[in-house]
Amino acid sequence: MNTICQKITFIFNLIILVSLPAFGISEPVELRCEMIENPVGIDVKNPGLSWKIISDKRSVYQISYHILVASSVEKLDNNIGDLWDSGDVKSDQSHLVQYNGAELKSRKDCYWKVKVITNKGESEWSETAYWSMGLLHYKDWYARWIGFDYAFPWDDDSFHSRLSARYLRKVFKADKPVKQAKVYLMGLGMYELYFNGNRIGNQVLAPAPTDYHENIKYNVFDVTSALNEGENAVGVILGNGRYHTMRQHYKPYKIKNFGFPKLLLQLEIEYADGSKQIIKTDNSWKGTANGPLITNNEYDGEEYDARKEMPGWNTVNFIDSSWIQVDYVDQPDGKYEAQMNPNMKVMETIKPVGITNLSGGKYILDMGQNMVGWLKIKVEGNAGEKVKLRFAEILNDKGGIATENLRDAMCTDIYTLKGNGIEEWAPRFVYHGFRYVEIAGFPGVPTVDNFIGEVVYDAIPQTGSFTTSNSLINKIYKNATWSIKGNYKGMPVDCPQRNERQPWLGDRSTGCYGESFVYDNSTLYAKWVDDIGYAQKSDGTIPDVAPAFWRYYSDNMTWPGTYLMVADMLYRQYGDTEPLKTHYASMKSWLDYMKDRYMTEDYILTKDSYGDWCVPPATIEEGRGKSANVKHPSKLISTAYYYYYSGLMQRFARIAGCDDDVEYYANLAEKIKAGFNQVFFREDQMGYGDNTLTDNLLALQFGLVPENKRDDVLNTIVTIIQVKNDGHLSTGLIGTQWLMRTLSENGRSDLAYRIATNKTYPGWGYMVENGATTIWELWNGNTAAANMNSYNHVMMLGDLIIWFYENLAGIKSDPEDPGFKNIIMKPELQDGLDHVNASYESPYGKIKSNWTRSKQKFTWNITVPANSGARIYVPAKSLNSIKEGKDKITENKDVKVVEFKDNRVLLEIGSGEYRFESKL
Ligand code: RAM
Repeated sequence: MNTICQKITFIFNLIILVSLPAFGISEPVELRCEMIENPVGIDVKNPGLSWKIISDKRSVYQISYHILVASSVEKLDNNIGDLWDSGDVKSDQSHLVQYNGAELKSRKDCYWKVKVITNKGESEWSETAYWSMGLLHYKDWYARWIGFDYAFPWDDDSFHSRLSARYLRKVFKADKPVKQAKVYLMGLGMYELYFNGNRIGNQVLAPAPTDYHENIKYNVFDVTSALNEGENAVGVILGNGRYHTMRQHYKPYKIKNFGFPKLLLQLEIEYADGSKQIIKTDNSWKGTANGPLITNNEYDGEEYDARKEMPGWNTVNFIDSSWIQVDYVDQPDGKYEAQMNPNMKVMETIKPVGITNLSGGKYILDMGQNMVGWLKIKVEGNAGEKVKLRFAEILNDKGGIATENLRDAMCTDIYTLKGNGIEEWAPRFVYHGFRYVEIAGFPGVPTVDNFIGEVVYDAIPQTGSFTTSNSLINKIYKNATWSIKGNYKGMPVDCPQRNERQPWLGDRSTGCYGESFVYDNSTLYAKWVDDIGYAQKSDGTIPDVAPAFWRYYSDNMTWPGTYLMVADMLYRQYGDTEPLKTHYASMKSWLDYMKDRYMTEDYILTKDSYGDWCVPPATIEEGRGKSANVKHPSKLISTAYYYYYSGLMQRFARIAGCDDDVEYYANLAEKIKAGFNQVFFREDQMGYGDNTLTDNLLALQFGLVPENKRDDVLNTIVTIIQVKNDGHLSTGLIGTQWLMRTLSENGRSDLAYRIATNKTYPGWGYMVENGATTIWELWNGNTAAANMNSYNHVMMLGDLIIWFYENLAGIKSDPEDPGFKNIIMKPELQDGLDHVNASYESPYGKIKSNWTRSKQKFTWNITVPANSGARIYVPAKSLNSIKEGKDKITENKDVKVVEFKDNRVLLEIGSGEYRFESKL
């Protein structure tokens, strides 16, 4: 960072003397507000504004920026920033610059643009970007909650809750030309919104789920073009989601239920003549629960009877005489908040790869991929014929679907035909995790062309790409991406198929960091940090599942501690300090809570719940038929994590401006370290605790091992892997989070590579060898008992994806200069790996690392985005053996040689494209 700053100051001085022509620097692009493109209806009063600079030049740094925010496009076009004119601000910050203008009130439209001066020239103004404010105060809502707070006679609201969807409508007049219309709504558990028969937005399963006792997300849409001058109809379908939860009258002490679906909607119209009108939910709306959507239950599936369709129900002329007046219903307890993470969408579609005929008129459809979403069907037949679709991840010995691992989740959709021509259908308010579908009752002979898999997950951009010369690694990576995206459901869930689908914290503590290379998960995880904060009790305890749809307050360090680790990830990967600042006090109160209750005088944290969850049974046979659902609580794990978090808290405290705490946590950490070594170190085995791989990994990685013993402990780790495990891992959810990086950081990336490329049990390659297209919950997923055996879980990814990007590709954010402002590029070459090609779309732009090696030669193409810089480590046998382009490295003006050490040359480079060649 220092060098960058020095460079900037130097160049800045130059620029004052010479005004630079504007060439080679694009106008700022990809403008984002709170990391979202043109968000409608936000509730952050001083949002963070970001942009990217594109240039074909090297070493481009921003010297200053100028932001204009205006209340109208016209003003902005005339360069009037009536809301904020930042003036020229000398700063290299181009990511999350905080809005600092006039106070932004509810409903405000904000148009903005930015231009920058760089060391290589000045840009033009960017294109206009936009954000608008939502309803910031409770008093802004004039609407009232409506719905039906009861089950209808055709509903069966027992354990397997079957509740029909509610259809709500209202006709209203907008009899003057409309200037702007925006709709603000909370449709719980899920909604679909229509104006005049047209669906608004392509979001599905919206809004993002929360603990509705704590907070509720509202969505906002600009519907100006959806309104007609004259009569209009607004229609909403409400599904159950997590609001009317999947299991009713069942373990109420554990499973939260919120009530019956309900709606709060406010349409605000501004006419061209300046007058305003508000259409709101009230008891003038009509509704029915007797529509075609008979039941929708996330675990059990959706049933739709097309014979009961009500054509035109969401248009003006529909005769709604059989509909009933809606009721005013109790408002949910939760606080209203704008949803700042994208809703889910149908993000991809896949064609089935095969269909086989079973006996009894049943067929098995194979999607070729374990996917999350639903099946869209195309069918032609007689009215009343029923197509029954049962979803599963695996097949049984007879070629039928195996559903034991779904437990009591029925995962069944039923479509009843209306019988006039080709009918197309997909469910609305449920999703399934499946590769296979059993089809029964299909009229005629179905072919693959009758079906399409619609893949549903949060509409967040894919940011990473990663391929290597090793096809097994490529397949593992691909499988990982399917599991990651499939389990993004407005919150990260553990699995998409069985009767669980809960946002378990422990599964993501390190996972979120690896996932961030593949998808821009910044807004999703910022929301999740809030979810976790809301789930905290006043005494400080944090649950294992948040939003706490299941009440699990079991008190341990590893699951709840995800609170800190996600905030840390958002800081490291996105340079976002808000989550850790906002939640700092709550994190501290949780740590205090755990310490006060469970820390002994010698600083051992005695309480744990899950231990190293799901360690692999010693052999694949040993785990055959056995349930993995066994806990092995470990004081070593909790104590090690308390120490680790004390380190994080020192950094957080500094950033949050709580300087006194820095020393407090440093002192506490010292004491824990002493206690930890006293109690857990065993000289006779040169290792810790039970001398498991995980016990020693945590000690070494967290810095708990005294300097003079580090080599010995590393040696113990290596011996466990090489001798005891024959080159395999033996870690569960906890140890796997640190495995690959610990080996790499301690000079044994060769061993990490071996583990990553094993095809035998246990390992990711073993899953692939056994037909996996996703990541399994269990290392022995093909032999374990079905009761806890998901084929689409991310927890065993550990730190593998981080290792792929940071250690194999060599793309890492410098923790000292986060959000990829400074990039550390240090690929680790492996025998047998000839090629790695990766890219990552960082907050500054695309980073690329593409290397090829032969026995003697290393070639590396790099891209560093403008306004960032990199420290790169080029493998080489000598300084003189490296060239960049045509130049010897020592004579190249664009690179700065820092040192040559351990067969690598460390260089500092600015942005741009580079091609290095070296002799090995
Ligand atoms: C399982 C979940 C989850 C895990 C917990 C402890 O049932 O699937 O992955 O975190 O248990």
